[in-house]
Amino acid sequence: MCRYFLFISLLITAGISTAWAQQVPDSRPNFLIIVTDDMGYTDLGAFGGRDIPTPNLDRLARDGMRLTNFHAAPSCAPTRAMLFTGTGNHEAGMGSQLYYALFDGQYGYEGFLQPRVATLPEVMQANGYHTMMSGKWHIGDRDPTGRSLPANYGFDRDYTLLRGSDNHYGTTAQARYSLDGEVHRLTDPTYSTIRYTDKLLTFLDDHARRREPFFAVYAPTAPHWPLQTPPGREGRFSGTYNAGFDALCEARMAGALAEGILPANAATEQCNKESGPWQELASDEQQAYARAMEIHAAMVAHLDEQIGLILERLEASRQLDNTWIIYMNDNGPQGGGLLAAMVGGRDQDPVNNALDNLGKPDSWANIGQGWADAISSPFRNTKGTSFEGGMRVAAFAWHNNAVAARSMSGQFLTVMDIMPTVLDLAGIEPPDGSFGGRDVMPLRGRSMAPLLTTRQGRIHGEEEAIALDHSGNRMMVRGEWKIVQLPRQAWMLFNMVEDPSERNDLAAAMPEQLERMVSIFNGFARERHYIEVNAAINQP
Ligand SMILES: [Ca+2]
Repeated sequence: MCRYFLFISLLITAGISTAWAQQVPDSRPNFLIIVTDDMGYTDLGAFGGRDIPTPNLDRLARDGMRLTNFHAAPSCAPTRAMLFTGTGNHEAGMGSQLYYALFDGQYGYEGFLQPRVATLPEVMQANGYHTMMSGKWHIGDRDPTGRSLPANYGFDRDYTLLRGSDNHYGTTAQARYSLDGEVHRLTDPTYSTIRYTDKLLTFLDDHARRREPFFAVYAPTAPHWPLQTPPGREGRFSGTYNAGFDALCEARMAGALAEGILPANAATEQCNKESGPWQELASDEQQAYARAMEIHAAMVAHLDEQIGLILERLEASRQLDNTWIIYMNDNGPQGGGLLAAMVGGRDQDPVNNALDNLGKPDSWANIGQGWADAISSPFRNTKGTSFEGGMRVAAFAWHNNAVAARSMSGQFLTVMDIMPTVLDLAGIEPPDGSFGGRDVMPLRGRSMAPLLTTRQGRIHGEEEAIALDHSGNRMMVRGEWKIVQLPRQAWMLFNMVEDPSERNDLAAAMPEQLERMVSIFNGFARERHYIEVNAAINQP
């Protein structure tokens, strides 16, 4: 596995001649992992969007390898748990980010990262990397000891939002952040993406005086609700979405087809629809919806501009050419209501969701189901579900000369693959049964390095089953087959080669294939102590 930079790695890990090693720059690559929050599959230009300028991410995506069949978990916290541990969300302790009263304290549902897994930052740190993170953590807020801060999982520097969301202007009194290992109450009303960028730039500037390579995570919360306009971007997309979400859906799918990122047999003749038609909305509802999408677009465009600042800084410090950049979004876009009660007023802050106030710091809106459908098409459904629209996310890997440039892969890949990939590219052996003096579980992910560097190699085999559960939203992929279950519903069966949009449930037509898949899933679920929640959850 240690194909890269073995010599330097040996010097550092064996502690041989550390004085010499400190004087010689460590030539191993840097890593920048970018994780965005609740974006649509087609929001980026490189994934088909033509309505939001995203030139920085587009350039990296098009010059690197676009991973068009990459899967996160159905929602934020399990995805982050899998990203940072290279294994399943239950193994990591994040079996659910919902229904805590039902799950709390049970194995797999502890609500914060468990010592039975090793984390990517702690392995990188132990192998001589300088580690830093700025953005959303969301995998420690349930720890009663309050010790589940990024600094205790291997980050040398951190500035993070500890829970899943906050007012982007930081005005929610209850929100807790971490700053370099300490809980931090925010007093700075600067817009979230700018705060996260500024802190990462500070960490990078401080690192520039060091000789070891860096491992950095940038995980801004835009465009997760509440939809709030970045400063100076008011009116930026005014009128762009007046034709409605059905028209946007058609435009996005046409763009995605033109980019060549969609699988054969994707259902592009009609949109993924959970919402009603645009034309049936009243005029004032249409205005509110259009306004919400204008804000979403402004948040995404601003996010891309901020990423441009990070790239500029890496270029100025001459580190960009030796940096791997891996981008992924964390789950599908959020459907549901536009001005839903679940988001408005969750912290008893005063909320003004009048049309002319939407996007301001005291408004609290979501894009709603219609836009979420439009920007996840041609994949089925949206965030929270184990359909493709909830889990299949835009992703790419970039390196100035090591990656197979201007390439794409439609292989099934998962967020669990990122940890073994980074370790492989850094020449670090993955933990094998123990790490840091404790027993740890094996990684379930596999290194994508051969694919990224040579375009060769199948990462997950035909017989390999990749299963996941989050709060009763379950799925398993094996070869061309996928089974899907939503809470309190029957299993569905799809052939992902013939029907990647999951339109044709084959459960009734192919009972033996379904039974075979469910049997494998059930064995997997027993081993990992998945809790059967379908009958227990009383909520829709
Ligand atoms: Ca998310």
